[in-house]
Amino acid sequence: MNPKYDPLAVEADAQRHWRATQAYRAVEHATNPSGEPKPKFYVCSMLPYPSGKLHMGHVRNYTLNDVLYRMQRMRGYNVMTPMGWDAFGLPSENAAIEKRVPPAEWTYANIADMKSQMEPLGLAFDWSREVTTCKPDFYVWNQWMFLKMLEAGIAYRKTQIVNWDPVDQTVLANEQVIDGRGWRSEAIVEKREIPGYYLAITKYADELLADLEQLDWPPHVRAMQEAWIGKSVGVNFGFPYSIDGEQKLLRVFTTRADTIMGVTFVAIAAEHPLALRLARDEPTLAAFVEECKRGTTSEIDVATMEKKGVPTGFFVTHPLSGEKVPVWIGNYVLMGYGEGAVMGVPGHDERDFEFAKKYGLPIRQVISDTLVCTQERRAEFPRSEYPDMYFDEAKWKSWYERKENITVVNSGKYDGRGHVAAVDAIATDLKTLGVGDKQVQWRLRDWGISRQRYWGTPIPIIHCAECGVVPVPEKDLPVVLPEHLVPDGTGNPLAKDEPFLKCTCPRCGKPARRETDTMDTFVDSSWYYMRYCSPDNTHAMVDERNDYWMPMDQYIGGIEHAVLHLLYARFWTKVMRDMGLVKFGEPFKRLFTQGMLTAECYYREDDAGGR
Ligand code: ANZ
Ligand code: ZN
Repeated sequence: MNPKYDPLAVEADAQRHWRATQAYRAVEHATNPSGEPKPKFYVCSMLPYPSGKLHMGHVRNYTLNDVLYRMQRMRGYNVMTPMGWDAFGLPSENAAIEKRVPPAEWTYANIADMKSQMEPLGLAFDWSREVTTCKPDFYVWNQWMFLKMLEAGIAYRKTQIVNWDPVDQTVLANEQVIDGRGWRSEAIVEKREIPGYYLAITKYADELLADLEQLDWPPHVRAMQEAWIGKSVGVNFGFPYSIDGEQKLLRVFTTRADTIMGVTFVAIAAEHPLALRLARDEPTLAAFVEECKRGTTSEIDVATMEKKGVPTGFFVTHPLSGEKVPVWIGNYVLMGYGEGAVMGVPGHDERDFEFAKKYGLPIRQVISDTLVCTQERRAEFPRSEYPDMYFDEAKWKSWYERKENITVVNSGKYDGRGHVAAVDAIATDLKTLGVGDKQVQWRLRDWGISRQRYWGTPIPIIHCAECGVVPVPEKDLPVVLPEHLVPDGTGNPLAKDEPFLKCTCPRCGKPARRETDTMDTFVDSSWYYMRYCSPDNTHAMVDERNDYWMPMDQYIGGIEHAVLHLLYARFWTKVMRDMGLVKFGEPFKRLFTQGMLTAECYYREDDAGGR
């Protein structure tokens, strides 16, 4: 026996044996030697993006998966570990632009490379279940589900605001906008409204939130999902105003109705109908609205950027005090949240405070756990002796967003109440006046799945001059993506490819045009792990084998997927359940987030000094 371990010889031998005996092939309903069914165990790593070469991060993650596989197998479980490729997406399109090759070519070459590196690692993958998301036998089911979702009213079409690069004539993803400019052209990015498809994930918001409790997931991941779903209980009410001879309400959503007497302005989004109406008569407003159109559509950027605004010169009426309240257009107000307008309470909201300080708007304190000195009582409480009762930015800040142990002050009949009691009383009064009511507001938005890009699942829609938007009939699926096109960075190559574009309308038979938008790649990752259970089924998306293996017993992946991928997958599963395709509502029983390699590990120098 050779006393030295020679991995190449020993492992290659073992692997040959494993291959010959199909040692890692998972079979449903396997039994133990005494004929009893083994309990199943499905352990899976998030499928890799075929970016090129395998790196140590991959090796480490798949090793974790492998160790669990082997342990559970030895403990008598019927274990499955599949592997696949998250093969669509923007990076391959960018690489294709740079290398001037079709993304398909680049992607398939990378898959072959990475697989050849993965195989000698001897990981216990059942390669017979390999899934590649850019192949029609996979994405046909994305298209099929999309049609089913259209029928069920889960998928729908509406206009969306996108980042538009006026030089490259293309839509940019948020991460392609750098300091307000397109990453390739460096042109100032504009916001544009174009039609797109959405999936109504908000219909499932309640359930997505409630079911988090039953998951054996890291608490911080559940907390991140909870924050993302963002259930807010508050009050929706309006400030009366009249314009063009009409009586209207300027509606706002607030979680802090208890601060309503502290309102000193109302800020509206640049896209708000009232802003657009006022901008019609006022060039400075129109200019500001234009300015806000530039910049990104990302919510994070909006939250952190410098607060800017303009006074419209227009006033609305405070519904409880009757006071005139000035309306401002503010860049920190999101059109997509609540009513696209906020009641400005600079005394107790940090953003409003920043805004009011910048523009010299009055700041009013209406919440306190100490006495406040009002204008009238200044003589009674001189500042020198009662500094606590005077405005102090640092102390003020400690009150922002505080709801516990507070008392409403300077608010007339509401004085002396705590947060909950004040919100209740104010909501009741607003309701009596017919201008408002309590409301539950979700942060979660419907999922926009249209991408104005080439390398993704074609959205199965046909545009007909006579019939409008027509879904591709199920029997005509898949709509196959041509694999030979080379993107050049100026728009979607599908839009220039006549053979793809030209089709006949399934309704009237006249010449029509195919939709050129493709699906977000999060669609693929929302259910690929179910396809592993029945990868060879050509007439159904999933079958009874899915009910055997799923829900997954252990999912392993990166914390960067704590929100989007894992939330979309949970949503997608619930939709499949409601369509009778699966019997469970949660796909991943346990989740392990593996962390990331951030430093060099061990290495050995070879004779030539290389690593
Ligand atoms: C007045 C107020 C006073 C607020 C206060 C907070 C603190 P969550 O909890 O995330 O739901 N808001 C409402 N619509 C907005 C929009 N379209 N763009 C930007 N901000 C918006 O946040 C609800 C709070 O976010 C609301 O409550 C509103 O500010 C702001 F001391 O109203 B609040
Ligand atoms: Zn037609």
